[in-house]
Amino acid sequence: MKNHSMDSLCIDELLLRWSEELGFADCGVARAGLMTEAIKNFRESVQRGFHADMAYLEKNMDIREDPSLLLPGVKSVICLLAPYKQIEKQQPGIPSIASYAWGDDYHNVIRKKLREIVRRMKEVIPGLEARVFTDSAPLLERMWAKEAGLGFIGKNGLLISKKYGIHNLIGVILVNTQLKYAGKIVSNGCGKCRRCLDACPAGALAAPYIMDARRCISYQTIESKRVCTEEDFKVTRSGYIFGCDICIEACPWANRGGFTTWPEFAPLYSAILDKKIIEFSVEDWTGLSEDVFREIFKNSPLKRAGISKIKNNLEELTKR
Ligand code: B12
Ligand code: SF4
Ligand code: SF4
Repeated sequence: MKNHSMDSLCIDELLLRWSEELGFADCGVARAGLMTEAIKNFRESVQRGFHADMAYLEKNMDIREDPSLLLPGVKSVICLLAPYKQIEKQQPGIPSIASYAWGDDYHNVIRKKLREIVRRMKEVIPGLEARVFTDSAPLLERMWAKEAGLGFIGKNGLLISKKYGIHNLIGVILVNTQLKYAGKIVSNGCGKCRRCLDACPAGALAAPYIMDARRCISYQTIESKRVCTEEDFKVTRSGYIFGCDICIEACPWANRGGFTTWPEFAPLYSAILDKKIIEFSVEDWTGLSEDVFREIFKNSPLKRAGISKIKNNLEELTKR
C-alpha cells in the first residue's frame, strides 16, 4: 500500500531516506554479479591457511562468488553501514573489549533494521524477493560494500568510508529488482600509509590487504576453539580479552564519522556488578560465575566466546 509521501519519491530515494531514518551512516547499491576477481584472492588466502580453523570459510566458494545462489534472480546488492564508534574509552589496566562488542549483538540489531527496510520496500514493490545478511552468510560483504560505492578496502582489510570512517559494520540486502547502482567506486585512500601494518602487535597483517587470521588477536580471542599452543602463532594479546581494535585505531580514517547514536550499541551495564562491562576489572571477570555471565551477556557478542574462553584469554594476558 502506498502512502502520499511515497508517491512523489522513487524507490532509490526512499531507500536512502529509510536508511537514514533507521540510523545507518550510508547506503549504496551494487549491481549483482560474479565476484570472480575477489574470489581468486580468497581461495589463495584459504590455500595458504590464513583462515585458521574457520572451516566454514573453506565451504560454499560457489555461493561466495555468485550471490544468485543465495537469492535466485538477484539483481541488486544493497549495502548499509551501521556506525558503532564509541564516545567512551576504557581505562588503562582494564581488560580491553573490541568496541563493536560493547553493546547488544550487532547481528540482531542490524538484521532487525534490514528487515524493516525490506518490509517498507515490499509495500512499494509488490512481489519483491529479498534476503538480509550481516556476517551470517558466505558473502564477501566488504567487497560488495566497495562495489556499492561506500568506501575502499584498506591495507588492514577493512572497508573504509572517506566520509563515515572505519567504525562501521556492514549489512546487506539482496533483492530481485533493479535499483540505481553506484556511479563509481571510491578510490583507495591508503597511499603510502602503513600504520595498521606497523601497529598490529601480532604480525597478522602479513602484507598490505592480506591477513593471516591464525595470528590475529581478534581470531584468537573470539573464534579459536582451542588454546594456541603453536609457538609460531603465539602472540601478545596487548590487553585484549575479546576482539582487537588496534589496526582500526591506528588508521587516520578513524577520525572520520561521528559517534554512534544507536542506543543498542551503548556499553552494557550490569546491575549485578553496578558498572558497565567496559569497566570490569581482572578481578570482576575472574569472579564471574557461568550463570552470572550468561545473565549479563545474554544479548552480547561476548556470549559467543563464553566465560571459559574469556577466562582463558585473561590468563593469556597475565602471562606476558
Ligand atoms: C571471518 C571474519 C573475520 C576473521 C578473519 C578476518 C578477515 N580479514 O577475514 C576474524 C575473526 C579474524 C575477524 C576479525 C575482525 N573482523 Co571480521 N569478519 C569475518 C567475516 C565473517 C568473513 C570475512 C572473510 O570472508 N574472510 C576470509 C578471508 C580469506 O578473507 P580476507 O582475509 O579478507 O581475504 C581477502 C584478502 O586476503 C584479499 N587479498 C587481496 N589481495 C590479495 C592478494 C593475495 C596474494 C592474497 C592471498 C589475498 C589478497 O582478498 C581476499 C578476498 O576478499 C566478515 C563478514 C562477511 N561475511 O564478509 C566479517 C567482517 C569482515 N569483520 C568485521 C570486523 C568489524 C572485524 C574486526 C574489526 C572485529 C574486531 N574489532 O575484533 C576484526 C578486524 C580484523 C581485520 N583487520 O580484518 C566487519 C568489517 C566491517 C568493515 N568496515 O570492513 C565484517 C564485514 C562483518 C560485518 N558484517 O560488518 N573477522
Ligand atoms: S585485529 Fe589486531 S591482531 Fe588482528 S590484524 Fe588488526 S591489529 Fe592485528
Ligand atoms: S592505517 Fe593507513 S594503510 Fe592502514 S588502512 Fe588506514 S590508511 Fe590504509
